[in-house]
Amino acid sequence: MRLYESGTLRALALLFCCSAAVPGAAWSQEQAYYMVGGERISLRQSNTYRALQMRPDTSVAKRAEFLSSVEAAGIGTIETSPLLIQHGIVLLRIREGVGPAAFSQGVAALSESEPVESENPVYAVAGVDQLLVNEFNVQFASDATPEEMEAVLDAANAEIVSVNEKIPNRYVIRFPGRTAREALDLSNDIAEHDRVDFSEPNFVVIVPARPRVERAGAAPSAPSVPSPTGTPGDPLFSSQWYLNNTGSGAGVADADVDAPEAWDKSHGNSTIIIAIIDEGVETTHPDLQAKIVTPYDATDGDNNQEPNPWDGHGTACAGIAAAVTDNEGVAGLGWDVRIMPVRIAYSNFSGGPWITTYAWIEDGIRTAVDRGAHVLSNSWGGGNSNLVNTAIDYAIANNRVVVFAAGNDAGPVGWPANLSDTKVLIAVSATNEWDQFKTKTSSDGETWWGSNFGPEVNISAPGVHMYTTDITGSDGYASGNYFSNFNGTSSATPLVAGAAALVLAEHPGWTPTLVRNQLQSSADDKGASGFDDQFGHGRLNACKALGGTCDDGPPPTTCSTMGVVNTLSSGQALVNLALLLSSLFLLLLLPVLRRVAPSA
Ligand SMILES: [Ca+2]
Ligand SMILES: [Ca+2]
Ligand SMILES: [Ca+2]
Ligand SMILES: [Ca+2]
Repeated sequence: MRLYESGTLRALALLFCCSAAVPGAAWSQEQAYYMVGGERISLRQSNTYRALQMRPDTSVAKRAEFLSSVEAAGIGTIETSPLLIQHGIVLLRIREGVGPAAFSQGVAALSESEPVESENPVYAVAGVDQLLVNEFNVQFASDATPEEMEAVLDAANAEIVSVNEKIPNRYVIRFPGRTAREALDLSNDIAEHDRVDFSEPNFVVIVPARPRVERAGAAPSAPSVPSPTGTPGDPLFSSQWYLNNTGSGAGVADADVDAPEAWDKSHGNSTIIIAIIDEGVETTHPDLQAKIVTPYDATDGDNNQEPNPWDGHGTACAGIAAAVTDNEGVAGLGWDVRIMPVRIAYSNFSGGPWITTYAWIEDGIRTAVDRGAHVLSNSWGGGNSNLVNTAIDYAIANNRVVVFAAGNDAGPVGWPANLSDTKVLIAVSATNEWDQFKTKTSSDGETWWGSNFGPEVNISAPGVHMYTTDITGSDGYASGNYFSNFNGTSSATPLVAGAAALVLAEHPGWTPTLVRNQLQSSADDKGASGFDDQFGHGRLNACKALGGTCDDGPPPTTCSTMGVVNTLSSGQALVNLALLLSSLFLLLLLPVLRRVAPSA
């Protein structure tokens, strides 16, 4: 899966996508696949990664010596992760300037080294890379007996690595004496057994590194517009155009989710919890701390999910959904609702890829449900897995609202968001401050990404230039505690999650279907009349979702934002013009910053 923030290294992927399969692979050239649901997922060799399986008895010294020889070969960089070390895998990412054939030949030569047991396949699946190891997740039918399960495993000469303590009839198995590629065929045979729901490789999933869009230094000046009565006192609120767009900065007035009007109706309440299923949330952030409940780390099974210093994505998502409101910093749409941070992945260095597993993600989703999260906010996607699909089913069956980012490829809606046609989840596309669908040429100037679109989009929401929380101090995206420029369907998703939480606070018994219907039917129709593939049922309107009166016009006793714009003095108009010009300058500058930003 990928973080749906500001696009991915798609260009890099495309660079290599047209090369044919290269010689030197140690495994069968027969088309590899695995089954997800009833669908055969074809496995095509990755052009970016190769993996070498070390012999289990390799000494530390021998391993170090081998790694030196890999470095010396100069064909690829070694990816690091405790997960890879645990599997005894040396993972190589192709070095810039090395051709696919040279890469394959170089790896083949290295695989002849004494400490190497085999070369393991790495496959490209729907935008991510999946490394095959000799481990498989087998789910037997709920009514399968121990004898039946044992018979299936014995017939395949499979051995049990671990028994899942939370999920009945679920095992991790391996096939002793087999290469990973041979084991895949055996797993596929097991998958066809009528007592088996699925047998899926325990892939190590490599999520492309995502570009960072850093805007260092001071935040842009907040427009000097008085807040309407009832709006929060957070000093950065006036820069959160997505909550209340006055039109005095970039964009147009009311291209927003009508947050102040929603808050006139409800702040939500602290019994409602949004799980941020991501790379961890900084729980000590002053604008999040009071909101945090029962953090969980699915990457190691404990409750310490604090993000790595460079992993700012989860903290940014959390602030949009439900930052502490009416205090410092930014406001969160879910004013009084709480946040459950759930870490499902992390990168091992700044700008590095996520190296994770579907089993971790499954555990993260299920644990969020078991710990009582009402809304699950998922700003990632890519790949395909029974484990994740069944975890989503589990969440929905337990009446949880599941929100997924559509993706940032300016293409079809990615998995799992694209399951919204068969599962009651909410797939979210992105808009900008002009209420345009986010494309590479929309007025926001972020030319390097466009929102995904298609019939699976349920709703759209703002997803550019999102002011939100950042890991404190120099860590995270920005030098301070806030980030002015978070983006992607990643950022639109927690906004929808925040609105869903407000709806649930008003209607505690509502099913995911009712919540989704309410968000859809109350959205502001944009683009082509009625449902369309870009905006879905429309752009989120949190006020209308609560059944509020959502008139941006001036309340009787105060100046509304519109009112102020309409009664500007010439001096104010000049100030606003200057702000507008500075905003335009920043917009023009951003793509340049993006291009020079380190991408790996
Ligand atoms: Ca508005
Ligand atoms: Ca705040
Ligand atoms: Ca920071
Ligand atoms: Ca429409």
